[in-house]
Amino acid sequence: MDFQDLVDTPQKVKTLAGTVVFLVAFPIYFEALPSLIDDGLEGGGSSGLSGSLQVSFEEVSTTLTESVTLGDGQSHDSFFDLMIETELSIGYVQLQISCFDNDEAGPGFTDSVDGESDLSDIEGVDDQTADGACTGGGNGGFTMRWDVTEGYTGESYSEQNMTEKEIREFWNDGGRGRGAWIATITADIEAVPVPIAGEAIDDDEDFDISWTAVSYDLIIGVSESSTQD
Ligand SMILES: [Ca+2]
Ligand SMILES: [Ca+2]
Repeated sequence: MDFQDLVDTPQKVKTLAGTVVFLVAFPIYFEALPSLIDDGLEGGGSSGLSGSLQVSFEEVSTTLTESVTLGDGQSHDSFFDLMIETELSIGYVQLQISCFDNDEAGPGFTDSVDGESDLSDIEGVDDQTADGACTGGGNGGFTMRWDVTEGYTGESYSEQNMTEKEIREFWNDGGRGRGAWIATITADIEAVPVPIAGEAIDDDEDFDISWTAVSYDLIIGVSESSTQD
């Protein structure tokens, strides 16, 4: 087939012309594409917003709760498998153990609980130990907290000196905190040594276990006050 065969009807001429346009235009389009994307990203400058910026945190909570009844010296392992979307950062993880020993009529002989974490699966956080008495008033037990993003509070603030890019680099969990958070609690039951006739002897305690992970999406906007300048 020579060139004459390709152009011997008007239809073939159109097809050939279309093919040539396509072959020429296609590489030009793809050569231009990266610079078109770069231009789009650089619309607000390569560092994003700057000036007086308002920084806030849109929070998402992930929780796990369970309850367990333990006798004296008995232990329970609690597992919190934390999977968070990669777009979000983890602010902090908290473990709260609640208990209220009301098994004795009078004061004293209050049960207590010990806890220790096993975070060998989690990078960048240290294990903790804690203990607490099962006193009344809703304060019985203990709380452990780990800041996965250093210094995380979740409070909004305005920033004058950092660009949007710098702020996003500052508030970041660095991919840490995903995996199995494990803690073991052990009960210490205190019973009245000489039980009062007709009253049951205290031999256990109920524990409420509550894991909470607070993750966030960073919201950065231009401060309203800066538009008045
Ligand atoms: Ca007790
Ligand atoms: Ca008890």
